[in-house]
Amino acid sequence: QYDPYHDPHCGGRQVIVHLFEWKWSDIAAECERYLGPKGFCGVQVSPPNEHCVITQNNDRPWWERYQPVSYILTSRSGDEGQFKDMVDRCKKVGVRIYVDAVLNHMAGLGRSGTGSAGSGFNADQRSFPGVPFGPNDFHSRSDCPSASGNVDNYQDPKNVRNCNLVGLVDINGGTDYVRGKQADYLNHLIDLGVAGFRCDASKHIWPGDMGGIQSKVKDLPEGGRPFFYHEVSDFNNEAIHDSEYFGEGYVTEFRYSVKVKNGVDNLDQLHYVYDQGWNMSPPNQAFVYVDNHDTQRNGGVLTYKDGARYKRAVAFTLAYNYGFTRVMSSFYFDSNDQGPPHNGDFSTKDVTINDDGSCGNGWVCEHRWSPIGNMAKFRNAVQATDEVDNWNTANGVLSFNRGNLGFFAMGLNGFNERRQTGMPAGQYCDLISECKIKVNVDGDGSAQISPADQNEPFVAIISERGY
Ligand code: QV4
Ligand code: CA
Repeated sequence: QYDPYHDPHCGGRQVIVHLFEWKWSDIAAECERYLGPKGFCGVQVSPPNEHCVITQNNDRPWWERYQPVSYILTSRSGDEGQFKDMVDRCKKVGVRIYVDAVLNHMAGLGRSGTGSAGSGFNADQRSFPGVPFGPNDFHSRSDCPSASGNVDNYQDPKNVRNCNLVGLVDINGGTDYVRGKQADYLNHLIDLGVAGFRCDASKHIWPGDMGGIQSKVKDLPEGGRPFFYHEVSDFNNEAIHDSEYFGEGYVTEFRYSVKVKNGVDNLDQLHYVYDQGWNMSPPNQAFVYVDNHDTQRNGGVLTYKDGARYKRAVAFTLAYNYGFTRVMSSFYFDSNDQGPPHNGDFSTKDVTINDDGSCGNGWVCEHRWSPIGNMAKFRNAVQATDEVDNWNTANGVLSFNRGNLGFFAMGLNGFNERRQTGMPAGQYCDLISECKIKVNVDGDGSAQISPADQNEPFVAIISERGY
């Protein structure tokens, strides 16, 4: 049934890419030259609002953008004009923008001065004139039950939601004034053409407050509710459950990243990545990804640093039938705090494109790796079916078909196998190699499957209807 909070408004496309720390001008260009043609639904962008400017170790850490100063749209990625230009140019090629909305808190204790848009602020005094927010707009010391004033007990919802997350001064979302200011921010973004929001740290916001904000957020100009997905980690060991947010939209499924990691070397396990025994969210609530900008730093998941295993995890995620999918696109980093590639004045470096289609200037661009970027079309093509048939992992090669809409195969190594595809007889383009090879499906639905490049051991085909 139609669920108003679950439509990403991208014409039926299915894959969002997080272009972490990219400038608006680079995202606009990427929509036109790559994401639109490749069938991506949209881009999750870094927080566009005014943030703290934090200099440490001769760097500007990426996480300064999770310390809001106001909702003015001038950030390290660009200004409002550049933001608007990005939204428009992406939309023209069928790609929507999803904003990372940081609503739980403002800057960290001890921070004061001038934000990225020039607004003054003082976190200790709870003074943010650029909004404006003052002391009454934050949780008071007595609202928070912890001794330190920080979130330090995940067994107590009041502690998690009324205390300061790592010292970030905690907004009280219970008042009409605060909800109004935050809804104004989101409504302004909707006026500019965005299609939805990744809600940061939703676990730390009372579901009723989140709902209160969302109810003040307008429909999109073309009709329908904006697409909301909430960042809530739930490993079944805390007081707060992700299901508390199901009424507000999709919810990030952190358990998926662990499941898929376990499966990339034990292909049969991949059939069980949606583990109800782990209380994982149902497919129509789960927002899934192999890694995100936090987990790629905290360990425990696969990242670009894992090479072939990472490609298997992401390609499989896009081929399988679980959840709404997001692909991570990173910059290379050696230490966790390291900011994006930058020039001497700390301005973010352009994303350059090499002749072979890879990125330069320190940008990884996982989304352009062929078994990742080319799988967006696959997921778009198979969305109409939940079916996963003819699961086969013989000889270290996983293959399955999605009803008669698509067939996918990936190997631990190169391969040349006869497999049942579920597809009508005919000749199909291999998506992974951008049609360098064709797959011939016989009358019995079987086909000889061999990747175009044995070092990139993936094959994917879709029915004409989808291609
Ligand atoms: C430090 C001390 C605190 C002290 C404080 C005093 O650690 O003990 O109280 O100073 O001022 C940065 C620093 C952190 C510092 C803090 C405040 O790393 O050491 O506290 O700033 O100045 C990102 C980073 C954080 C960063 C934060 C703000 O990950 O390290 O903190 O931005 O700049 C849980 C949550 C989940 C959260 C996840 C990381 O449930 O919601 O942890 N994920 C989201 C984002 C994440 C972001 C935030 C939430 C906060 O995905 O990127 O944190 O917006 O699972
Ligand atoms: Ca809170």
